[in-house]
Amino acid sequence: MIEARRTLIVTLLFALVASACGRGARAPIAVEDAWANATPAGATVAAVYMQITAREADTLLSATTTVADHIEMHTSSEENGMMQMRPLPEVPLAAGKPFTFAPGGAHFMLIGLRQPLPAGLRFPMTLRFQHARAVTVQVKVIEPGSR
Ligand SMILES: [Cu+2]
Repeated sequence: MIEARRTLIVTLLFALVASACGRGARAPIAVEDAWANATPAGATVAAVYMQITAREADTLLSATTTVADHIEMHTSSEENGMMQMRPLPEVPLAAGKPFTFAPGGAHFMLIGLRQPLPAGLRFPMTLRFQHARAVTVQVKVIEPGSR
């Protein structure tokens, strides 16, 4: 009888551990709708937009891509009728709350483009976080003004 109970307890413990692992296996970071406008000839910079949702509170620290020397995160706002861009050293992500990079607001600035970005191209961008593992997304290049 005691043996049977011990077996039951061990089984329950395994079930708890298994369900905890199952929860951990769900993607901690969800990235949706990563896009950029096609660049004009000779462009050296481009902006990338997307929506990022972290399952647990996290901080987006940096991004890299194969198509540019480096990426800065910027926020833009209108001041005295002029668009001003300021660097965002990092982006806090609240648990379960989407953070949107969009025209006129926060964006990724690709600096030192190594190639033109024609409409239809997809290129990889890797995002690094304080807690979650790095995530690589495919950015879709679209015709400017087509959305
Ligand atoms: Cu910018």
